Amino acid sequence: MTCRTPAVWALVGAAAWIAALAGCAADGDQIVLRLAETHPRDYPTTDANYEFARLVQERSDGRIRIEVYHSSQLGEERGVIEQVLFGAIDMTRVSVSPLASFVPELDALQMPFLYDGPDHMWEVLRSDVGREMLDTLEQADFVGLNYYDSGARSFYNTRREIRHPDDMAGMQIRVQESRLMMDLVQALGAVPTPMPFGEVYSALQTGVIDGAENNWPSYFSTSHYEVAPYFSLNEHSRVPEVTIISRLAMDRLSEEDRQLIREAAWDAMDYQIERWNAFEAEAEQRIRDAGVTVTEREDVDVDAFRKRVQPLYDRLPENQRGIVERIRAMAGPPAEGP
Ligand code: GTR
Repeated sequence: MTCRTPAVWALVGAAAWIAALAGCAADGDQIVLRLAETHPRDYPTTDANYEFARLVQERSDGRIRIEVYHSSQLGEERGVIEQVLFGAIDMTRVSVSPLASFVPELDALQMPFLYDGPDHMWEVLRSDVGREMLDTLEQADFVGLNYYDSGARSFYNTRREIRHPDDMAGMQIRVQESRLMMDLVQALGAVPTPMPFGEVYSALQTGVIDGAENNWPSYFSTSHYEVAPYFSLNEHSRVPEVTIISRLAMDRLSEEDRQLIREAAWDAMDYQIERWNAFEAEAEQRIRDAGVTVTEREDVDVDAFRKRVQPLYDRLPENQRGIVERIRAMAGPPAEGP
């Protein structure tokens, strides 16, 4: 929250308001912005949040401070997005999946089997398409600042190897709070169960769900591999991550400070990608060393997966279809995707 955030003071009460005013006066004109992160301190996106904060602090000569609250200290992803909407939290780093519930156009960035690989995805995110998609966030009173890498998501479960969609028929699979992810799991013949990230470990352990889907780093850092030791490299989607700031917080800043924040966030992307690549390799190694049953990419019938999810493309609204076509046009030959 900044030193001048009336909506927040209404929530936290008069005593906090008086204390905070005193703090503002003592800090001169210092601006403090709170950033929520679901991952733990040692995760690559958390590192990138701190790098973003460092750049902002350095470039504003200490006038703007971003406080990072990692490990879901401020709540689970969807709830945090709502709080950013109301200005109770200034910023967050989230996956596009839950954010698309607020801005449906974003689904175009997370369609299954959309990108050829990370290079294609990054070409898209850094292009006009990526910038335009950040701009769409303004419809929902968010300001999109940057993208981070989140690798490829694959299914994992407590029961058996998944080589073909039929292997997951009827399984209860946890998904993020996202319509598209629910439709994807349903199209594959399993039963989607939306659930906050922090509840997945115990749901796997107690058998409330049979599986979930994520990238190597999240599968590792949550220790889900301990309770769901079958990981299938089907790589159904690459879901970018985004840093958003509340429109309310942004409006309170000078144009110069807005620009400073936008540039620092964009500049933190390379750092995140580097940290991501290193951590992804380490997480994969640690998981393999732990004895998890990994179904290798060549043992997965990827075509069968692609065919099953084709209806998701067929029912895309016109505007999203246009974006998907632009994304596909940036893929190197031979074109992949359904
Ligand atoms: C992770 C992502 C988180 C969260 C999580 C989930 O890959 O970084 O922001 O969305 O997946 O599955 O809930």
